[in-house]
Amino acid sequence: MTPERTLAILKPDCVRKNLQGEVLARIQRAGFRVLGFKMIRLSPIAAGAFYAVHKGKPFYDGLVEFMSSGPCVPIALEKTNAVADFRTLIGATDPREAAPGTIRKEYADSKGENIVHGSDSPENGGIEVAFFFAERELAENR
Ligand code: DAT
Ligand code: MG
Repeated sequence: MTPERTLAILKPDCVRKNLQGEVLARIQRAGFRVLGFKMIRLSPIAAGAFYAVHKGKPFYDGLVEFMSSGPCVPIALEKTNAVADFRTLIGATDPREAAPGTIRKEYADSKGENIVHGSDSPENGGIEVAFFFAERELAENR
């Protein structure tokens, strides 16, 4: 079976708290292979485009402001069942509802600032990896 791709983003709160290494180590220990990662700062326009599916929702403007508030670390990951397994690893959107031992439960302060993004379907995993990485930048192509 070909491994699936998912996109993680270590969000600006993760970078501000200096937790990039710690969170990435947990991701790697859980069996994900890192195909690519970089640190960038999203413009408000880019953050809005990435989260376009949420446009019009009450939290959208705050989400765009937060995601463009400082550098973040998009990470292209691969694993069998990557999308579902990654969402299990990070836990529910609201850290108060996240299962014990999950990354959001352990490190996140609020539903709005929840440390890490994970794709929500295999199709979006591919689309979101391509949002941040050219195919030639990914491990198997370099
Ligand atoms: P997830 O990141 O778990 O896939 P989502 O796609 O529903 O969650 O929302 C994207 C992000 O938007 C989420 O990580 C944090 C923010 N967000 C969602 N619902 C929110 C709410 N009710 N209040 C504040 N921020 C919210
Ligand atoms: Mg989502």
